[in-house]
Amino acid sequence: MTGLKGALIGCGFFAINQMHAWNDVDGAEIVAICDRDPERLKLVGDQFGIERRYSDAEAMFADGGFDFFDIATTVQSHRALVEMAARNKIPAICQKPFAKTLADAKAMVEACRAAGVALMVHENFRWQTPIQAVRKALDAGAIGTPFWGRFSFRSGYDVFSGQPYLAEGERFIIEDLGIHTLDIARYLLGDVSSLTARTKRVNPEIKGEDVATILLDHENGATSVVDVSYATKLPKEPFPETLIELDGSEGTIRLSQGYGLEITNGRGTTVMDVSPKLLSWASRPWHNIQESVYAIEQHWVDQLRRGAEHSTSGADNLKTFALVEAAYDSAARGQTIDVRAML
Ligand code: NAD
Ligand code: 89Y
Repeated sequence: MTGLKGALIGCGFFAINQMHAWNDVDGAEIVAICDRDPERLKLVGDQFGIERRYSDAEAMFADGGFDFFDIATTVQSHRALVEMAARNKIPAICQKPFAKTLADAKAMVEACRAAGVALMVHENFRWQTPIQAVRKALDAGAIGTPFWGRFSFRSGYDVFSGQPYLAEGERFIIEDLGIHTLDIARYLLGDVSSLTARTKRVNPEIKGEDVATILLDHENGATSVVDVSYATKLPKEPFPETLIELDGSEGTIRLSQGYGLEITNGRGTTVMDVSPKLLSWASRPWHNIQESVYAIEQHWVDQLRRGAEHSTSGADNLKTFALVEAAYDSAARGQTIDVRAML
């Protein structure tokens, strides 16, 4: 079977990872790129040898010649671009955060459903090697039925130099990073029925919240805490590791800093190194995220070819995105939010 041809829009900071990963993916290649900033267009086009370059997405669709659309722009343009893909009957991948509001996200899912095209959100953290290892242990029944969890991302890493827009929005850590942590909580402990959140801004140089603590009631009765911070200065910087604690009826799982996975149950304790691979184009400490970009892109191609649903389809991501909106709502009102009522 010949490979799928893709068109990527948004040649910014993170698209470099996406372009490198597309080079490694089996069964797909990027044949056209688009950015309204001519400098970014030239930089990415030259680095990856892409000749078809556009400053306008409509013009790229008018020329056609691609089988999928990879949206790597920031959130403001996501709805218009996903709807453009749907109008043109082209399957689309959309970066997180999926949309500005849950209402927009629902409209985007409906547009692709009505057009009969696949839609996947680039929610890559669940594809990280250590997260997959935890999921595998749970699926194997290593700790019985989990009843409690903690999903923690606490860092003092300077994300603002690479992504200056993160300092400027009214919303920061939940929308940008906590969205991944909430998705991991759903991926490992199941969907959420209600949520309570508290937020704080510690760094005076930014506009949004940089600390959030979120209590989740999962539909299966488990309880978990998602705690995220970009205001936490530690002796050894953990960025971008998600640390996990899970307690189950038959044992415990601990994913600790340095990618150590410890599983304790009736058979004793096993300790494993679940470090991500350092891909040829990757660099520490980002290699964990970079490897997951490759994994999600390969998943996109494999499922598209099979005609099967993607792990982080638009429909699946509505349930993660609802947690983001619920967290802001809960923090603003000081109340527990019924998540099921939002969907
Ligand atoms: P960026 O600002 O560096 O790049 C975005 C690019 O898109 C810019 O070059 C801009 O000119 C271009 N652009 C925006 N709107 C456009 C439009 N309508 N038409 C053409 N070009 C347009 O942003 P970034 O840091 O690369 O982030 C992009 C997205 O990736 C964000 O949504 C961010 O949250 C996400 N991101 C995801 C991860 C992850 O692990 N999944 C990590 C970092 C960033
Ligand atoms: O934008 C964020 C993301 O998705 O992963 C890490 C990040 O780059 C900074 O928080």
